[in-house]
Amino acid sequence: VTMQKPEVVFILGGPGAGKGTLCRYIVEHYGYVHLSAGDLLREERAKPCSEYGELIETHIKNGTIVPVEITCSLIDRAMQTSENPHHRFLIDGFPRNQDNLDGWNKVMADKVILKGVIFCECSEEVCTQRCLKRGASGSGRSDDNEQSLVLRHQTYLKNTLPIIEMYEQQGLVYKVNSMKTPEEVFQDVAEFFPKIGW
Ligand code: UP5
Ligand code: MG
Repeated sequence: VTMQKPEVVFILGGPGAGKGTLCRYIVEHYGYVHLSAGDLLREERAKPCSEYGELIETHIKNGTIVPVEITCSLIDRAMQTSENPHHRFLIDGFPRNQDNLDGWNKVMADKVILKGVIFCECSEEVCTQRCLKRGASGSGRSDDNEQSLVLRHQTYLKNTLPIIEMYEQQGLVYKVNSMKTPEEVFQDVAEFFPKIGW
């Protein structure tokens, strides 16, 4: 029996651009499963038995990027244990650098169909304010503070933007202005889905 390959859409954008929020809207309306790489890493970090807990926390606080072997295996496992293993996945916050991309291409790219990359465009100012507000209202995220946010944004500009640009050259990027309300952002993104598929 040949199983249809799962379809994947990457959701990228700066720290606090609204990737997770947008994904929740998409999941509400279309048959996608949302996998946040950051959430998977935070779950792994929280396991008392994880050998990577400390390493993950150091990277998250410093806004640097966890080695792809760890992140990719968490994504792979989440896809396989999903109730919808052959279906459609929004992979949020990955791939963030060349190491992520190389690791993905090596072990995952052939197992899925990459349908597109949704790019949430948002100024550093707005991104930072959103995360600080979230931190102040008790997110518990160790990276929702001014120091970490400067580093997160640096990493985004230096490492993640070039990955987005590479996908853009492949004609895979769907860009949305994520400085509008969440509803408006979703309405704009909904226009992409006839092309991306659902
Ligand atoms: N908000 C959202 N949309 C809004 C809107 N349209 N208008 C007004 N407010 C809006 O939103 C952030 C906040 O803004 C929320 O309070 C929300 O209500 C509000 P959210 O939807 O959470 O935005 P998102 O882009 O998902 O922000 P997040 O903080 O999750 O982005 P990051 O990319 O920084 O975080 P992530 O969890 O992906 O990664 C964290 C760290 O993990 C990384 O820095 C890195 O160290 C590590 N990591 C890896 O090493 N590898 C990976 O592959 C992934 C992560
Ligand atoms: Mg997020």
